[in-house]
Amino acid sequence: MINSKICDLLGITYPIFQGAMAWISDAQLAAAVSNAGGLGIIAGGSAPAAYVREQIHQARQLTDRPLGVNVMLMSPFAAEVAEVVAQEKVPVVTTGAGSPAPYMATWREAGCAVIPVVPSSGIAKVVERLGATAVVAEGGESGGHIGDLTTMSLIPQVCDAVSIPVLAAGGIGDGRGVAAALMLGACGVQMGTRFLVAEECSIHPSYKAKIIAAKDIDTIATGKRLGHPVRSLKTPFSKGFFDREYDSSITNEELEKLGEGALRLAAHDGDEEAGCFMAGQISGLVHAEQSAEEIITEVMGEAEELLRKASAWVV
Ligand code: TUI
Repeated sequence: MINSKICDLLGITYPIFQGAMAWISDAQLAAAVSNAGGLGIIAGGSAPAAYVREQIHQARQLTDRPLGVNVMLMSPFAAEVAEVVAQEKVPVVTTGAGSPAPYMATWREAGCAVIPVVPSSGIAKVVERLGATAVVAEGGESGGHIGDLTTMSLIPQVCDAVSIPVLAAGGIGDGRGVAAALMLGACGVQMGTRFLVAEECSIHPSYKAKIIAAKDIDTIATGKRLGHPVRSLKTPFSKGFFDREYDSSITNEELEKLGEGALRLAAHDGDEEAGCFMAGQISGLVHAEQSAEEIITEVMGEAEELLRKASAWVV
């Protein structure tokens, strides 16, 4: 058993969060992860507040363990979703893609633990001052909206910058990644890509097949020149998007339009041509569909064994 302060703080068994993935992390996946002893997180994504409320109610039918909701701050519905999360007194709120400042007081008053996902030590310090309970520091190896830094350089710098607990995300898909993250100073991890192939994850089978077939070099970060950096699998869509982005005649608005709806087409329809299959660089480590419980017990078993043997390095 790994002894981590984040487990005591949140009442979870294992220091593993399931990353919120828009259009993907629903009540079924989140409840399965929480039932397996990790922290399951429902993704608000760009969904309306009523959908998020319904997902919270569904998840509560499926588990009585702690649960999280992610508020994607670029969503047009972010303010309404933030309100629902407070009304429902969700135990853990994570945030992504922006500053949680406008909602911090409401969430803290409602008794929610607030754990923003941050891409740098500067933003980690800001959210600590605002009253965050912990932070997830996410490196650019991860799928979806990404920052510039790698997990290897980001985690120790965030750990030095703040005194709240730090969880590591980006590039972690097995027990080696968990053990390494703990060595960098993190007290836990958040994994997204590995949970894409969970049996309880209801994405289109061709999305799962693409993740399982992917190699280390099969993701691409688009939106670095214009728009928002997003990592996804190399597909006709992402390669086309990349080419358009470097076409100097395109405007930000035109590029945004190109991306709209592409994630839904991947997750829901498995559309090989027009879908945006967000995925992290560890896709090449993911070899099989497993239950959320199998994923968590396997990853934690590997991490424990590695950490137990780690003292052999020192003579
Ligand atoms: O948010 C994520 N990952 C996401 S969000 C998302 S939905 C989306 N779809 C299309 C385009 C863009 C987004 C898919 N994946 N990860 C956490 C994350 N947060 N990455 C970067 C940030 C971040 C960026 C700026 C956090 C805070 C921040 O603050 C800036 C400020 O306001 O000071």
